[in-house]
Amino acid sequence: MNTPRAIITGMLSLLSATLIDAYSPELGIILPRGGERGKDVEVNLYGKRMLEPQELIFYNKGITVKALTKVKDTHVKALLSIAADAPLGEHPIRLRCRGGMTYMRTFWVGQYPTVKELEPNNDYAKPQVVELNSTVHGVAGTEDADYYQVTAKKGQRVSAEVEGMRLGTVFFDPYIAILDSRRFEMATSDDAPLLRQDAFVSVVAPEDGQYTILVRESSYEGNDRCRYRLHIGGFTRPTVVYPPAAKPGVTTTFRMIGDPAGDFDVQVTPDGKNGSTYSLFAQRDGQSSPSPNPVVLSNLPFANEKEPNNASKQATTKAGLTAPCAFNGIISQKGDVDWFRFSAKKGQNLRIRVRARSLRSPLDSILILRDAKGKQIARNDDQGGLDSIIDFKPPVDGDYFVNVRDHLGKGGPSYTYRVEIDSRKPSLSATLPVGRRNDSQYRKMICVPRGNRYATVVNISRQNIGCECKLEAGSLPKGVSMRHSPAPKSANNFVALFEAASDAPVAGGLHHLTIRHAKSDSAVRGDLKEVIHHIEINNTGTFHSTYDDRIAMAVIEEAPFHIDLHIPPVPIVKNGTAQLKIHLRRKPGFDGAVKVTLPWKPPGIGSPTDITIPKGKSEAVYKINANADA
Ligand SMILES: [Ca+2]
Ligand SMILES: [Ca+2]
Ligand SMILES: [Ca+2]
Ligand SMILES: [Ca+2]
Repeated sequence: MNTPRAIITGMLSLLSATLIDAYSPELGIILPRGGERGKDVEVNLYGKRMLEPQELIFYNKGITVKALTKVKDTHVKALLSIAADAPLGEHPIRLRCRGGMTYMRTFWVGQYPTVKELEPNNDYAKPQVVELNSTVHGVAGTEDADYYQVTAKKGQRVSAEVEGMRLGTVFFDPYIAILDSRRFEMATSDDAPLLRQDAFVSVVAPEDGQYTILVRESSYEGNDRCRYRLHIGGFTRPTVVYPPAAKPGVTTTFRMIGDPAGDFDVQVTPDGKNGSTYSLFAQRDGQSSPSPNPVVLSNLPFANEKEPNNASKQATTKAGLTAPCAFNGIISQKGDVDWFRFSAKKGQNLRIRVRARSLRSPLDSILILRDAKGKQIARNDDQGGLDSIIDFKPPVDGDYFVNVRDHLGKGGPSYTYRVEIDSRKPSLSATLPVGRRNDSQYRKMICVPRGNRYATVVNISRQNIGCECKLEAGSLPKGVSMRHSPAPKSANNFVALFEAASDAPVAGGLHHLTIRHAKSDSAVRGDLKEVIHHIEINNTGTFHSTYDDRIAMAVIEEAPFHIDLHIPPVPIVKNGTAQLKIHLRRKPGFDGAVKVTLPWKPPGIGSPTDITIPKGKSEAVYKINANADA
């Protein structure tokens, strides 16, 4: 039950947070930004307060640590061993010290030997010469242009892909181009649906000779923090994959579309959970694309489009295809319209959703739903970002049509999409709240001091269900327990309290937590998800994000103090105030000032942002007030 007393206890258990922040280690950047598969690499971790580093916590498989050495509090060295089969691309990492854990930073794995940029390389005529099949670590400075030259044989693929924005350090929009020996631009790329602000180019060499790759900031407005990794090699770089979906565990033939040497088919058995996204790395001639193409894993029965399907009579369907079901298609040329037919039952609660841009297709979809006679029932453009969504309860049993086209009438071989006609099922998910503007990582990990506690607010998202909710931990660090009052049906958040025994080992890791229907016989549950936006710009948006359904948790060294709260003898009343007495028990030798804040308050409760317990003092009063609606 959320009695006022319990709520106040919950509020006050959040108090210790800001003080611990002052002791938390910070990791700014890992340099170099990446390494080569199958090789060892020494990296430098630069940050603050990195006292007694214990381990690197990796979110992906494939990298092990051979040595971790503190140079000074602001500099730790790590010798990393990258397995030959380590996944290419981003590897999120946190550094855990005895006193805390850092924010998530990333390290990137590639398939080629790495080469350092050597300035000056600003002249097309005086480029830095590199081997084909190498990864350059460079910087796009102010008004900088970086030219790299490779030698290729006639018929050989020459591709370049840059990791710039994706390195997640600073807003950096790279532009790349590939030029021939007469300085003719064979291909250029700024933004692309597949890589957003990052870019790639791929050509087939028309003759033996030199090819030059240019990298720069798209507006020449780089700076010394605009680092990039530029992969230059013979890799294939498909822009999209078709079909953009498969059933988990079912061997599927995919067409890789957009390679300059021509499309090709691959057979893959994608594994993963229903509803998740599989990363399909295109392989060709013994090389891999540096980054994957996304494939939806879905158990829905489906049909792939059969052209022509530009009118109701030609609509693609399959015998017995009844909602819930799905279709895959391509708006293959300008003006293409695709018709699909499915049957549905009266009263089904359906969501019809196009997935195109969210799967990195260039298509900006328009979705139209029609009845059996072809009469329009509903139309949507951008309900799901640039994708389309229509919620639909069929008025009668029977056949229905959906149409898909591009909103500007564009089209082409890479305009792939999927339409899902799925039941709107009850579902739950949870997140840790954003506690600070433009800082998605603030309080997104759970560090519990030995013999102390840590509280966090948990936000609940309920879809098609109203229910009391509970949080369950699949695992917790040794010696840590979790408790909370079930969140009532009317509450969209609650406070969960984590406590570490005084002898809990100082350790950490990634833990999966589940939000579930409080009734033990209900199967409705979902993940507590973490979203990290690496770059957040005021009024502009977020750039490059990492998603995970595990929460970083750790037991850390004892805090130098403990906070006790004297619970007021009477509950706070509407329009009333209460004085919360706070007592600080200091460890011997600690007499510093302590700032106390309330990062979360129940609705209708107000208070000062923070109060300070001065140096050497141990008592303070936190005044809170309740408004008439509390
Ligand atoms: Ca440069
Ligand atoms: Ca340069
Ligand atoms: Ca089509
Ligand atoms: Ca068509």
